[in-house]
Amino acid sequence: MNKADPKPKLLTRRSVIAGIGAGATWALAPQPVLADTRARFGVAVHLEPFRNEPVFRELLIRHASLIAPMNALKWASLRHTKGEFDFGGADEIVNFAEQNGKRIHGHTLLWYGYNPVWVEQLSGERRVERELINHIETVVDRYKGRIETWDVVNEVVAHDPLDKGPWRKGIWHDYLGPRHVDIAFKTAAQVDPSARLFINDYDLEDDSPRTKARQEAILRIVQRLQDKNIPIHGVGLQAHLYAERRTGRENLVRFVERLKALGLEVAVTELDVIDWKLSADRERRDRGVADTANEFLEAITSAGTLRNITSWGLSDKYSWINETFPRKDSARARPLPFDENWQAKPLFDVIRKYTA
Ligand code: 9MR
Repeated sequence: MNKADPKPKLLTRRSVIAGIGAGATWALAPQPVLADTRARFGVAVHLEPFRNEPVFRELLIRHASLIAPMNALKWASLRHTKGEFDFGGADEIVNFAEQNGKRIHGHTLLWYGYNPVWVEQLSGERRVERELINHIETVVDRYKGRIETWDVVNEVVAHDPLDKGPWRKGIWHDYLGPRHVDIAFKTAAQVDPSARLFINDYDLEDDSPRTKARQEAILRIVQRLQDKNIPIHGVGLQAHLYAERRTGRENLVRFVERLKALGLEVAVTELDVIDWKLSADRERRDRGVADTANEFLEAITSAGTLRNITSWGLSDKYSWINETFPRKDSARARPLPFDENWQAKPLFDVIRKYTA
């Protein structure tokens, strides 16, 4: 894998930030940076369009340098029954990525959501722990040395830590407590010591008290793992951005700097923009979506290098936003870099400014 790495070419910080309105300090003092220190453009791949839309595969080949199976590595996709692993869908995407020289991001080894019924019915601390370890060992081992980065745990922080405490409730937390995170990272690291292990979560971008509490919860989990000498290499910011919310620039920069100070990498893992409150006019809406992403990406890259910027799908024809955040005028949501006819939108230009 990784055959498609772009040749490192010399860029200046001035050219990297050209046109993105970043801080004047950088613009005044250009320093050489290597192109491969810029983020890679990743795309989360949903099996249905992947199988049925040749144009999707062509665009992936042309533009993506990283591919993340959107659902195919989740428990409900792999574990229809307790005794089996069905790697069919995941293999389709992983093989395609390898054949086309793309890096691969694994999503996800532990989540409170999208578990098969038999998992939700498990009981007993020992049994739950055994199932979790068995799952992670088997999945990480199958893709050992091939999946470069893993969302080891997804959304383990409570939606509102100010209200419910820092931890997300769910089968893993209910039986194992905070230890569920330790077990997941430890197991993944043991099976594939070369994999880069991430914690992934949403609503980390603005500066509301709830978001700040979520950021603190992430930092505490990172420190907890580091105190126990359990490897963790990065934090994934999902970045399901709301066009009507502003990025909390200063707060976001400080959060990223604190993560970097702990030795962690940062990636954007599920980028899309929720446009339900934007005007009906398509051009203005697309501009608003692009501006929202630009504001966020400018802030986060000003705090240091991003490993990946992964878009949660490619075309507006296929996006969870359409159902989950429906517009009052019933128009289709336009959250992604390509429109429903697979034509690039302003959001794609924004992503390209920040990716190699
Ligand atoms: O976009 C995903 C959708 O197709 C699935 O039905 C759903 C349940 O598995 O998950 C969606 O992706 C979620 C991701 O895995 C975690 N962060 C939030 C995403 C949107 O719900």
